[in-house]
Amino acid sequence: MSGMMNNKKIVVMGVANERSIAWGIAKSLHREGAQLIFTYRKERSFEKLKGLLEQTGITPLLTVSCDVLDDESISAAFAHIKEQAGSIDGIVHSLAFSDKDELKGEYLETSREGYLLAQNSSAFSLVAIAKQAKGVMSEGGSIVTQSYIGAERVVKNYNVMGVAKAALEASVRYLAEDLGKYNIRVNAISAGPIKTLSAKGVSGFNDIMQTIEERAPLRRNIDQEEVGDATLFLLSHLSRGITGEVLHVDAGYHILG
Ligand code: NDP
Ligand code: N5H
Repeated sequence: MSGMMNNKKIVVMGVANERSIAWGIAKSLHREGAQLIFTYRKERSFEKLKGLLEQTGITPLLTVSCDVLDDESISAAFAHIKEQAGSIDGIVHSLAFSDKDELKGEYLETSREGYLLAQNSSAFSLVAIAKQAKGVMSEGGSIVTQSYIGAERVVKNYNVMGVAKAALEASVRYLAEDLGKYNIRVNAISAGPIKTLSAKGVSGFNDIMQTIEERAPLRRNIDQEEVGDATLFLLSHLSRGITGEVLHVDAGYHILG
């Protein structure tokens, strides 16, 4: 099979189930011939991942557990990846976490604990992963993370996650500067709302999807496949001149005033 990701080894972090953005990305990468390494945190995610791989006939190079809140877990995961796969060409960081109670009401009410958990899981995790990338991307590479417009504007209920995504996007720029000299690029996708496990049960999600359908230039929502293909682009040779960028895959919603 020939594809634009032939002979490229990509680490995909953040598949929880078939709806995960990371799974959409994995499918795009597989289509183009990439060899995939998956990381997961919860056993439940691992079970789901194994089922998906079986269903789709994708044989991963490796599956490894990695909790991004734990430095030892991160270094063990990347040591294992280096040992088993040698050097890699890309990392997909598609994970975030906040306590549910922080995702409603006023941002003013954010607790210190809730703030630190969201930042730690959703923003610092990229910094920790990028540091590992330096040691395992010996021929250069590309790191892509997932953000949301709540980083740039006030979006009701997004609250502490909006501030964490602002830190994530700023980290993309600082990391792009630091890793550029090693030919490692760092970019983000800012995706429109997609019904995933994370989005489940958070208040206001359905209203936001409806607003996008009515107002976005394309008059519709986007899906995992569209984020998958845009992420594929940022991981591929086609985007070799792009780093430190936040690319909106949101049916054009971000251009509206
Ligand atoms: P999913 O619920 O499918 O994925 C979230 C993932 O985060 C899970 O795989 C979960 O793994 C992982 N995760 C959380 N905490 C940790 C941790 N400490 N260590 C390792 N993994 C962790 O949701 P999405 O696909 O929607 O989310 C992926 C990314 O996309 C997130 O960054 C999200 O903010 C972003 N995004 C989502 C949008 C949407 O509308 N869905 C819009 C814009 C951006 P586990 O369950 O195993 O802990
Ligand atoms: C404005 C909105 C809607 C309100 C805010 C939603 C924010 C969601 C992001 C975080 C990451 C969701 C989260 O941490 C949920 C957890 O508290 C509970 N869920 C879980 O633990 C599940 C089982 C696991 C798999 O989830 C995680 N994350 O590990 C934003 C929406 C319109 C868009 C959106 C949903 C953005 C986003 O960043 O995900």
